[in-house]
Amino acid sequence: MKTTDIEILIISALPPAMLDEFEQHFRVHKLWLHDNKTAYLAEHGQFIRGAVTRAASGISAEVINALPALEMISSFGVGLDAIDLDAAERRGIHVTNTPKVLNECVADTALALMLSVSRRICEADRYARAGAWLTSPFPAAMRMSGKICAIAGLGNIGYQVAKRAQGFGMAIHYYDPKPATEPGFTRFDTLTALAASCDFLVLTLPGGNKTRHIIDADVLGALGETGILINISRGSVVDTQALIHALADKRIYGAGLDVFEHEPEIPTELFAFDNVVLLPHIASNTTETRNDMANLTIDNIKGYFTDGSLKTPVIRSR
Ligand code: 8YV
Repeated sequence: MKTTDIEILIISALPPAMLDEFEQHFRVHKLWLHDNKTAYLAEHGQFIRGAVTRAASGISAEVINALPALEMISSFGVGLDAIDLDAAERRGIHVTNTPKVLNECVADTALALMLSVSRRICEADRYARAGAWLTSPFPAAMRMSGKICAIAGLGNIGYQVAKRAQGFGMAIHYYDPKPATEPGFTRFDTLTALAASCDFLVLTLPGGNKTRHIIDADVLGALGETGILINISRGSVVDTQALIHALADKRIYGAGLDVFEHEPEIPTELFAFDNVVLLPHIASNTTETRNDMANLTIDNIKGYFTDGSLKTPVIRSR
């Protein structure tokens, strides 16, 4: 069977070049264009064999169960928290994502946020543009080099963050169920102890129920008045209200955030803090990395329906 005879479901809007590629090789259903998705799937879902989604959109058990012929799900992104993996596993449906190709850009973003918050880069830019330098010098910031960088979640991206931080002469502390494979990293058994030990707390944890609000008022209190929180993982990992209170009470030095619990909405309370840098989830958003992710997303589903191969299958750690 030619792949052009195979029906696939695309869950949410994709970059135009990706969509074109899928339309050239498959019979595409565009779920995001339909207001009544349940009705659309009831009418058209019977013969859909593949699904394409993105990390932020995922795919629910409801959608999976509406597709009796579904064999594989190809996700554009590395995060799995929005994909109902249990529902897929119960049906024997293969799931692929796009790991590794985005590690460097996401880690680069963590370092950019660390420097931006500690050296008050965005604040200084606003200060210069406002002409405030004409009347007084910009106030002192915080040195980053030689400080302690703590990594919560020492996975592929966490290691890339550590490598970069070591380039700034930083010691590496971490929290992870598995011991580090690199020498010289100091492991902590709790996030509170990790936060108390460091100057920068970088979150590279997976999203999902197990890590929801794992960064709470206690962890933020332990991070302390000279501590900086960096979140490049998932917004759900941080108790946002606890963070807002810690910032308002000056119980932490600042925060650099690329992800938010209800993105693209950002709590307006965060706009009031000059010592907070806010990014619209751009960590993997470079032309090079998104091209690599797109190619992997396409190759996974084309490969499966051509010869059964999966380039980057999701391996569930129990
Ligand atoms: C996505 C992300 O790559 O990969 C992830 O898990 O968080 C994002 O960088 C991007 O939103 C494309 O889905």
